[in-house]
Amino acid sequence: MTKARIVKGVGGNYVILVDGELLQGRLRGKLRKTKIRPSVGDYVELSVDPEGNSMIEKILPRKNALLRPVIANVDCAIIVFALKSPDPHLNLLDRFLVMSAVRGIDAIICLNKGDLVSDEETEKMADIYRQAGYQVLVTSAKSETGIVKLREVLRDRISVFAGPSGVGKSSLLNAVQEGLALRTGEVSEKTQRGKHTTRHTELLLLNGGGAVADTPGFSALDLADLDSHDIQMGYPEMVALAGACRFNDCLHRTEPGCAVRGAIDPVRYGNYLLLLDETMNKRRY
Ligand SMILES: Nc1nc2c(ncn2[C@@H]2O[C@H](COP(=O)(O)OP(=O)(O)OP(=O)(O)O)[C@@H](O)[C@H]2O)c(=O)[nH]1
Ligand SMILES: [Mg+2]
Ligand SMILES: [Zn+2]
Repeated sequence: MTKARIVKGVGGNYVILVDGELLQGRLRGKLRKTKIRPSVGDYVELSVDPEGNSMIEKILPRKNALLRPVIANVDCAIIVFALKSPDPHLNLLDRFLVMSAVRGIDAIICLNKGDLVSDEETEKMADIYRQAGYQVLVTSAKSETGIVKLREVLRDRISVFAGPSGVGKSSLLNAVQEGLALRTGEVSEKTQRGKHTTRHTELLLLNGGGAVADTPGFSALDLADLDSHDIQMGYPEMVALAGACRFNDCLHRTEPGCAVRGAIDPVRYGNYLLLLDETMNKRRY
């Protein structure tokens, strides 16, 4: 048995990294009946039969996992949004931040397509999230700004790129490392949406050390399984102020003596209320 890591999986065929070498493998029949599906990033035990076919025998315990995108055992999520084309959907960005925090994955925000908006607009957006306590990178895959910094952030750790279709995830990775030649697709003029060019998650090894997963974009993230405490984990700036609220179980909605309401960015606060409502409504039924 060899310890190995899944870097790609399509239709029951897996690409597995073993001692710096890539092998093709399949899943042992008995594992197909269990609930846990192997995902990219999983460490697995592998056997190789006399004909040289690799079989995944066992999925090793995960440090963490995301369902959107599907990935296991990452240190860091780079949450990529475009400053324009498609316009940033900030409710979705906050959802990613909540989910990363709940799953114990460091989140870094990457605002791409900086070439399409004024520096002033870019800084305004970046500031909101920096004030909230997040690291924010501003990039342009087109004019190659911010790429050196992005490379630095990716070095020596396992990261995943997550974000809507068309924001430039694959384009950025192509800029980060020559030779990756990931497919990219245009954004529809009419709908201002990406065309779901990346179809499968793939863990890419970086020359400087570390690995990063390129993933398919998506436009929704369900937080139905979370509770109000989970939602607050995506709002560190709120948690920092909550000690001064009159009630220690303050949800920062209409409670008297709330130190949070009115003190944080209004767009962030509005999204917090929406996400909170979603979890509370669900629990009433
Ligand atoms: N102006 C500008 N265009 C960019 C930039 N980055 C990417 N694009 C363009 O945006 C479009 C989408 O880029 P992709 O890299 O395919 O986006 P993606 O996030 O990988 O999309 P999916 O694979 O569908 O999830 C392409 O036409 C890119 O050329 C940028 O920084 N500036
Ligand atoms: Mg892509
Ligand atoms: Zn409060």
